[in-house]
Amino acid sequence: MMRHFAKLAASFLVGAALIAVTALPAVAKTFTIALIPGLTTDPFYITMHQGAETAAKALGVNLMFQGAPEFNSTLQVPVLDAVIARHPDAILIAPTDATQLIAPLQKAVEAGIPVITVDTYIGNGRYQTGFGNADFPLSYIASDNVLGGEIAARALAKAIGEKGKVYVSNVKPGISTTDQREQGFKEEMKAHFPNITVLDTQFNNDDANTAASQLQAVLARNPDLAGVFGANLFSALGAANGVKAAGKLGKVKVVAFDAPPAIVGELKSGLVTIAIAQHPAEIGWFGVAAAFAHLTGNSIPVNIGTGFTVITGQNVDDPDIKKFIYHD
Ligand code: T6T
Repeated sequence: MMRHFAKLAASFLVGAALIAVTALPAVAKTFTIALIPGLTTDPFYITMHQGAETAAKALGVNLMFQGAPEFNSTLQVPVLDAVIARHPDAILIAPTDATQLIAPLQKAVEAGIPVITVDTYIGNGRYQTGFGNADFPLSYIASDNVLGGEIAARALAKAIGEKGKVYVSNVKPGISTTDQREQGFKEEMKAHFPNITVLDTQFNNDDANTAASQLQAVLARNPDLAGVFGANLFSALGAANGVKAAGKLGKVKVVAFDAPPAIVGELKSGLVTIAIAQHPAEIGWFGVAAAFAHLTGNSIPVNIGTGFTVITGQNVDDPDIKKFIYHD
């Protein structure tokens, strides 16, 4: 009888232990996701990194942030190669050139690492199988940059009374985002503002000092210059500095793409008319979330569009607007 009881107790204990083991949560794999920005020191990508970090913490992901100090494909490719060598589970990247980054990113895919582009794209940016030689990224998470250019055109047209000379201060051809902003800006001007002349675009290679000297040179050739569209953060910052240095505050209107504190701080002074803030934190957050969803067996959208917030001297103190100012 005693022996029977001992046997029963033993089998109960084994059963309980089994239940305890099966009730333990499955040990999930910790995924490593790499984020490669256009460059590391730009408030746009710093803010994107913060959004990505927030999502990584929430999902238990290990985030690797590695980039070059300049927006330059020659510098970005070795960074990408080094990241591929470390074999993360997925790569999020803002490719610095729509063509130059295709082959280097193909190597990531060949190494079995899924790729998602954030902010900028490669190829034609349409990531659906059958759209061409650069349709392998799983998703593209970004602003609608053509629309952003159109918004800039309408704002600048309004600021200059729908007439006069303007130009685009831009980075360099081949970057999907800034190319599309210029395209949207020019198309909108052509379609709706016949009394505005768009002068030749000035390319500054993402250097604010170059953009500032170019503003002064364009002004010297066109003393009646009415406005400028800075198609990204450094273009806008440089153009605004050029206007200030030329003593043309309020006379030459500046519409800025991007919203770092240095630009937003000039909205009230009137040096900058509007700042079109992208939502880089959302781009980073959804980038990590999309990669995680894919890695855990879910399908993901081929495109996630994030919005804009148009910041002016009038709305800049509103907390719902203020939260979109970039961090530096
Ligand atoms: O405007 C952003 C980004 O969207 C673009 O692709 C490159 O320039 C920025 O990083 C601003 O400097």
